Amino acid sequence: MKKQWWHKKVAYQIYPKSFADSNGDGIGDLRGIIGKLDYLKELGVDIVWLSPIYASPLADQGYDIADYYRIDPRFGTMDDMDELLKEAHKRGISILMDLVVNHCSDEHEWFRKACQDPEGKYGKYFYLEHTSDPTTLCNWRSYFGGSVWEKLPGHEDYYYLHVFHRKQPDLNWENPELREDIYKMINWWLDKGLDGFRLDAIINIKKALPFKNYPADRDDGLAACTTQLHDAEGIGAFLGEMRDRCFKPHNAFTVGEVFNEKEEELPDFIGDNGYFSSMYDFLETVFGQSQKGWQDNRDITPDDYRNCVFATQKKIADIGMISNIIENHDEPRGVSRYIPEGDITPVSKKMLATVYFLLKGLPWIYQGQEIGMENLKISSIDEVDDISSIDSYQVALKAGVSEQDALRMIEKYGRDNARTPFQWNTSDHAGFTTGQPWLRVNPNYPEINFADQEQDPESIFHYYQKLIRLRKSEKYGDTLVYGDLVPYLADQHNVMAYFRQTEGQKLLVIANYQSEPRKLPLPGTVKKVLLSNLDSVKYDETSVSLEGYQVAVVEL
Ligand code: TEU
Ligand code: CA
Repeated sequence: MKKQWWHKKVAYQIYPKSFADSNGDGIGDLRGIIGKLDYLKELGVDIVWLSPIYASPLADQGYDIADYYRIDPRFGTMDDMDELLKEAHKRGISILMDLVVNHCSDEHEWFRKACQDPEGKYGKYFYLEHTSDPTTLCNWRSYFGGSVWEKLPGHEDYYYLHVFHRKQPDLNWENPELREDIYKMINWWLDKGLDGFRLDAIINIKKALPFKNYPADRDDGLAACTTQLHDAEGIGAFLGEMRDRCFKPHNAFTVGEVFNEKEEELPDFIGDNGYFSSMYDFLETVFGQSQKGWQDNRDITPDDYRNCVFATQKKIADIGMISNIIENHDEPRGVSRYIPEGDITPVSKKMLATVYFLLKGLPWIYQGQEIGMENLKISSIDEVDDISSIDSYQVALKAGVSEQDALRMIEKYGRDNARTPFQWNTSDHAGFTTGQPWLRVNPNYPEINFADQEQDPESIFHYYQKLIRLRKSEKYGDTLVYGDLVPYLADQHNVMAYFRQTEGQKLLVIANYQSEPRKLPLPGTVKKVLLSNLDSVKYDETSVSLEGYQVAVVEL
């Protein structure tokens, strides 16, 4: 693996709508982010990804873009964006935007023109099918439920494809003219000084063509959109072209949101001349998911979590630098997902932070994770904003799940969990806004908020700072960034342990992933304890005694 400027960095995801509101309209905005740059600096963050802030009807919270060249007025102005870039760069922070190019909004000019003239230039920017009989269309199910086909507005005999929401028509990447327009737009942003992109849902830009039916996987007669992806060959031509035309000439940093990749393609994706700088590991994220719907999902245990993480580490080895997360804006809070119910405490949260953060790869923190924000309780479906949760709720009810159980299911898997406003302090609405927040604040903010944690040297926030400092330290940085990862005691129930090692240095991260204390063997003499989530680590020549959810990072 060739060394890159970003390997030793720490990355952070901002969901702008819920981060900080500067003008009291209840919606987070760019000026809010500018006001928190010193906060990010204090935490130790170097790279920031902003979820979409482009002009958008916000049908899918900005993942439906109406104009790639404009900032949505709810988030601010282009001047604010320029100022954000300038102020971030002053502090040594790189800014990434979300590149959402599998689809745009049905309110984008291209789509409007396609509606006016389906056989004209812009009709070819989309996947349109000319038929008055919808039963001839293929049976793919969109990610947000229902058929991927929708009648083209103003026409009785045209349908357009949308693998996500019907307000997100898919762009036709097979069309070179569309690709040119996309590259022009990407280069426009990079020329402006943007440092790179996170590539949204990028695996979907290649479809299995010609369209055909797949065996139905639910009684709606449809087949999940992911099924056809197995037959979609040749995405590399698009991704390689985009790299060569846009990212490479600008030396831009890119991270792919890649699900369903084919294992043999990994070197093409994130190898030395990969399409992207990095991509996320989602093996543990998708663990337990069922084609049938959320009601049929299986919980993830500590052993499952460890096994997923180690499987990815083994698969990636030295091919490139994977990106490690425990949560993002599409997922429940990591502490609520990966720590067994009833055991979620500051100690276990720090344990989880340690075991994922010190893996080989680029560590990412999702806003609020650094103060241990948790999932949200809901009492009625009316409180839910997320379109994916609302669809999953309907699917569950149809499958015979009770309303109560369906709500519990959304509490577990819903995207709102991660989208509640950042909990800055104990004042009204957790200090996120002086107005009415667009999505309600998690009522636990009097207990979980940044202001309190800033005062408390033992807080989760300060623990994240320690992790960041350790990964960036002169003495251990090279090992933590480039050292091999070798699993340890991987067959032991509720243990997550691994070595990070280079020639001449051997570190051990060892966690007791359960509430009962236990004694575990040590493979060598401890030279130094580098970090733990409890005051002291008890060990002797041959073993270490760990309290419930205790983790220790030691040099051997
Ligand atoms: O998500 C892509 C994705 O693959 C989805 O399956 C996602 O996991 C699902 O929505 C969870 O319920 C990206 C964005 O991260 C997401 O916020 C967008 O809704 C989606 O693309 C469409 O742009
Ligand atoms: Ca605002």
